[in-house]
Amino acid sequence: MRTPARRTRIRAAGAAVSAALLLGLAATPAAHAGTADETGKTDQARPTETLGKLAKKSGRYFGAAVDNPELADTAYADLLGREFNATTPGNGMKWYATEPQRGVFDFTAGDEIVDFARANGLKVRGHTLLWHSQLPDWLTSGTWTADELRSILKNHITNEVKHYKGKVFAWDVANEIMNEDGTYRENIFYKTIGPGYVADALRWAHAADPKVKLYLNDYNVEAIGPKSDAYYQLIKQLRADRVPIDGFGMQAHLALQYGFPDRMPQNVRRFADLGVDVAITELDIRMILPADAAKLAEQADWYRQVTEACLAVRRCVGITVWGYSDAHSWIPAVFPGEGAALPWDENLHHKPAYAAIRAALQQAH
Ligand code: 9MR
Repeated sequence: MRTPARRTRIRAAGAAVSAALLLGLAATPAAHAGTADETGKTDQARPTETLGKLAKKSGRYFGAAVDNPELADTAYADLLGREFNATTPGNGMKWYATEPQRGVFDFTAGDEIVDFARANGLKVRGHTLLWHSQLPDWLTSGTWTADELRSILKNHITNEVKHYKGKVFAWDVANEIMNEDGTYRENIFYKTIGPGYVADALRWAHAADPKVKLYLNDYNVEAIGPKSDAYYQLIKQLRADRVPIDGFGMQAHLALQYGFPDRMPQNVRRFADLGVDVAITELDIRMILPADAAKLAEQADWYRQVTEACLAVRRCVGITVWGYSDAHSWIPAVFPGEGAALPWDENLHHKPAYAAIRAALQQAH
């Protein structure tokens, strides 16, 4: 499924130190905890507070997504289990994995991640019940009436949500359902059932687990613009119609070359003001390779800004990075020539972004 990524090595130690100095981070106590790269060693053995513990102090989580094969990378899995207090399966709970044949459910992959999370004290975000991508062939190749597809969707949601009842605290019920211009994406559900499928999906998920938090989730919604406006209006309407909707997930797959999302702090706040939670669900900040000290410093500053945008709003409940090390990132395979998107480098050494996140979390309380 994942093509071998073309990876450009980053001279992490030198770059990390100079970028941290550029940012003035080395002068703060937070930076001391995160500058072990100076010695070429990680500071993971030191009794320092993890991102998860720091986030928890302000009642939030700091998580990292994980794909099942990555659990076999023991150094990676160990650090995931120690540093974070939440995780999201990168692929294991998607429709192709969980209902590979119609009505035949397989929760092996998702269960593996839930078991890992429980063993390490991490909460789990469920991702995702409904998406236009990574659907099983039987579903995409079939011809369905609206009633048939409604019944397929209801069955899928009901089975999966019941299976993970009490094991995930939130679900991305519907993922990436809007176009950039704020119109509905013409996925199989929209085309066959019409826009009402979103409210139906939320109601079915709620019926299967009345306690789990139900989210809509998308990318390019961190800025105020047509796409986030569409979600703002939809969530407002869903709430007016008493449809169970608890949260809005901003994926935050950002890229330095496109600029920081316009008015992100105000955008986070306006969704919270609608009466729903907000979460940063898939954060990564890619750059055009090769990475250098200036780009890593800018990336660190963006990680700080995103963290602060969440911390500034009581209802922004947590941040999840989409993987935590450049060793396991979806970016290079999908955006050739881009990468270095995460706070740890390929050798599990901290990048300047790590110290920037720590500093932001420490200032929150
Ligand atoms: O991280 C996931 C990667 O392993 C898959 O190959 C990819 C398939 O599209 O999906 C990735 O995760 C996506 C997430 O489910 C939804 N938002 C975008 C993420 C990156 O593509």
